[in-house]
Amino acid sequence: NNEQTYLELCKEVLNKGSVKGDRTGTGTYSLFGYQMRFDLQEGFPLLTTKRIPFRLIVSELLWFIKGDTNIRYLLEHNNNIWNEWAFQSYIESSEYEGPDMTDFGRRSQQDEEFKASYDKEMAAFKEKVLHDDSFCERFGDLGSVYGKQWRAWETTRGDTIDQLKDVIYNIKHNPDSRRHIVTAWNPEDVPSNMALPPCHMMFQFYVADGKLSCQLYQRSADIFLGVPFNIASYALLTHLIAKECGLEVGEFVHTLGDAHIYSNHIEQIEKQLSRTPKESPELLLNKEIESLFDFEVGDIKLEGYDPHPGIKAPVAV
Ligand code: UFP
Repeated sequence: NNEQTYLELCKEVLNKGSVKGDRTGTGTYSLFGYQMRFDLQEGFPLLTTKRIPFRLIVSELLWFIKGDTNIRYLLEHNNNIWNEWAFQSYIESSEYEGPDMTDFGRRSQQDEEFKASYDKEMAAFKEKVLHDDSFCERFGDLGSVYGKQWRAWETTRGDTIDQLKDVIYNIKHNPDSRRHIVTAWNPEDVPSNMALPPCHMMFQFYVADGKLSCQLYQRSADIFLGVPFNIASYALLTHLIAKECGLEVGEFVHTLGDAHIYSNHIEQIEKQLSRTPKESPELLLNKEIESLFDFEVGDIKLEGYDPHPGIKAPVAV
């Protein structure tokens, strides 16, 4: 079972991880350098030991694939995972006139009254991004995030590189190449232009025996909250590109740099480890769509996803 490799990672970090401080001040158990392999022929690797909201993975990935960096598309799909990053630059701007929102992530976890005020400001912010075009242009855009680097990497010549299109062209025309790489890590944009330097920063494709495999290098991995999303997202990307290139899916190889469990996720992980994995779901793609650039959220479905209940945990901010 594909899920076992993830559960092994959790155990390994719990048993052997070093106690390590981190940017957020939460504290982690951490290992450096770890690799998981998922055989995509054995079903879709969405965890079953807790429910993962697949629809969020789908809309975020399609947003990256479109090269979109504005959260409006995500909001239109009821996906709120990137809101805080856009909100942060809004409250730092001269246009923001509401109550002080400094350090809103941490404060809203600790202070009920502040949280109510934050929720109200965030709701108003979302409304404006959705319905006010000029506001959306100014404050909905996250700048140099994944979509930008994948589809429109800016060169010193003043033009842009569409890494995703190029890699697909090369998989089709020169499958044996050892240069099928897409990178989101742009040193020129880190850290000044970026709120969050890319976590999943570089991936490579590989074709053998009519199958497409993908390996991701993820520099920093929140094992409980982030990694289950990252696995599913890249497994889906591999399926979409394989379909476009007329290949079967092979493996997703997930290589982690700083692989950590936050100290306030331990109980949750232990609960998850006490559960028995169920059968992996199957991915159903709309057969009529060939190019991955044409997929919409309704074209991507799962069959047979019957996970254990979700497990809540605080996000480190
Ligand atoms: N993180 C992930 N996966 C992601 C993502 C973030 O695990 O896709 F965007 C986690 C890793 C880390 C934090 O815990 O978010 C980023 O913090 P830092 O930049 O300090 O590594």
